[in-house]
Formats: sequence, C-alpha cells, structure tokens
Amino acid sequence: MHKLTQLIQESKHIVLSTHRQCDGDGLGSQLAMFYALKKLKKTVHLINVDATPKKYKFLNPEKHIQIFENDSRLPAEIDLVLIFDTNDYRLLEPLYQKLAEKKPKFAFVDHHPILNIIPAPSEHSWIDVTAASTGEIVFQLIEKLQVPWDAQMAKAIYTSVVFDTQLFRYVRNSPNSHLIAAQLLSQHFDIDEVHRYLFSHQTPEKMNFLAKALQKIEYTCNGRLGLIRIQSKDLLYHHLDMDDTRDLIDFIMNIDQLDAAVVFREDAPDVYKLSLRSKGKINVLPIAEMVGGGGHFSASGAYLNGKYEDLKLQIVNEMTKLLKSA
Ligand SMILES: [Mn+2]
Repeated sequence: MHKLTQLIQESKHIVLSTHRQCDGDGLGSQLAMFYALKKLKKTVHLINVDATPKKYKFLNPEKHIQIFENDSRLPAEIDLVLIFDTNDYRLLEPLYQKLAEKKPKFAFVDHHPILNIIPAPSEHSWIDVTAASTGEIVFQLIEKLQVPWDAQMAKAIYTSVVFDTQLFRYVRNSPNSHLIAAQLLSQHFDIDEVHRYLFSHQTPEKMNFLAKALQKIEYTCNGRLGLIRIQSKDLLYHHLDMDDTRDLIDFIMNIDQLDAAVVFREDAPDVYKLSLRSKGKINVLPIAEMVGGGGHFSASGAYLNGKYEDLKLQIVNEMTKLLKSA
C-alpha cells in the first residue's frame, strides 16, 4: 500500500480503467479515484473498453469516461495506469496492449484471487482478496493519500460497496463494509438514489424476461444445481441488453435448495458468457479458470466458444463432480 501511494504521488499523468462489461464496483472505484486525483492536481484520463450500462447513469459516467476503440488516440503522456476490480489484463484488451506500448507503470487495485494461467500482476499492484469490494481498497488508498472526502467521492465508493456486497449480504465475515459505509454517509449524498438505481431499476420488459427465464430453470444433481440458458433472441425480444441479465443468477441463488447455479448467456453465435455461483464452502473458481475465465471463490465466470450442448455437458459434468465432493 505504501509503495502504491508513493507511486501515485510521483506520477503526473494517470489513466484509470476497469474490466470490460464494467459493474458498480469497478466504476465506483474508478470514479472515486478520478475525483481524488483531480484534487491532487493530476492529469487523469478514464478509459474503458466498452460503454457503461445505463443503470449507472446516476454517476454521470459519460461526463468523464472515454470509450476505447481500436483507432482511438491515447493521451500523449502516461506515467501510471491504475486498473480496478480485476487483475486480469485480458479483460481490458485491446486497450491494455495499446497502453503497454507507451511503457507506463501498471498497478492493479483489486480483490480477486490471482489466476495461475496469466502472468502475475505488476509489483505495484494492491490485491486484497479479503476485501468484499474493490471500493473498500480504494477507500483506504484515498485515506492514505490524505485527500479530503466530498459527497461525489463518497457516493462513488458507497456504490462500489453496496453493489459488490449486494446491500451488505456478502460482507466476507468482516465489519469493514459497514464501517466504511458509515464513514462515507457523513458526506450526505442521496443513498436512496444509489439503492434505487442499483437494485430497483427494473422495467416491465425486464420482469417479463425474468418470468420466462425463471420458468426454464433446469434442475440437476438432485435439485442442487440450477441452470439457465439465455439466448440472444430472448434479449432482442424484450429489448434488453447484456447488463440486464447480470442479476438473474443472483436471483436464482435465492432458491433455498440450490447449492450452485450456472447461467449461459449467448453473446454471439457459438459465443457464451458463462456465470457460476455457489454457496458455503463450494469453490467454483477452479472451474472458471479451467475454461479460461476467473473471478471469486463463489462467483466466477468465463467467455466460451463452442456449441451450446457441448459446453453445457462439460460445465454440468464439472459442477456435478464438485457438488458430489463437497
Ligand atoms: Mn468487485
């Protein structure tokens, strides 16, 4: 932590980014750090690899974040790149390679376990797998940098915390999420607005989609494993985008009898986003990693290429082995 704060203090031109298909944690971390670094008079660029989902509109991301395309011009000078909520550079391609050509220092600020299949993150990185959100690490970083808090910084970190803990349901057996949230609340921002946008921003179309999807859960492994397939045409039909499907898997994990769940979302013909969830001591990260993905102990995922029936067979087999051994 000391090394990283020193590096930030020494750097003048800083780029902040997060993983593709960004979420509330990565985005909140990125924006809070943006406001903090501005106060330290740094030149700061927010560059992401894809558009911010519309439910984060309350944070005004379009005001600050530039979307990187293959022909995009990068800032002329870059001393340091801070990447939030992942330590997997593959989730920032093709931006990562383009940034690397400019030879800046890279640091990942993250709470995901380090994967074996990619090179270890740079020495400046700060990775704490005990943190329930990346926002909690950024909170400490801002404290270390001694930047005074304001309402927009607090709101951004609060967004990170409540998004990743799902309103304090997944706090990893630590009081930190609550303690940090309590400190942030002294900045008087609209917390109801944050909760509403993150968790209640549903539409009739989304509810119709959910109703249909929930009817199609396949139960296997004596009812312990639930599986859903989302096809592109389902999203088109209901006028939804990919981010609208994100909470489906967490929703089905509320089914008491389930120990684990699998969602396959079709992103293109024969291209699937796989999501895995588990409860208790069941670790789904190795399965995601085996097929080229990553994530957390009980929430992981991967991007897969292949025929649905083949992919399903492979993943259900692995999940069945895992559940039987647990
Ligand atoms: Mn996170």
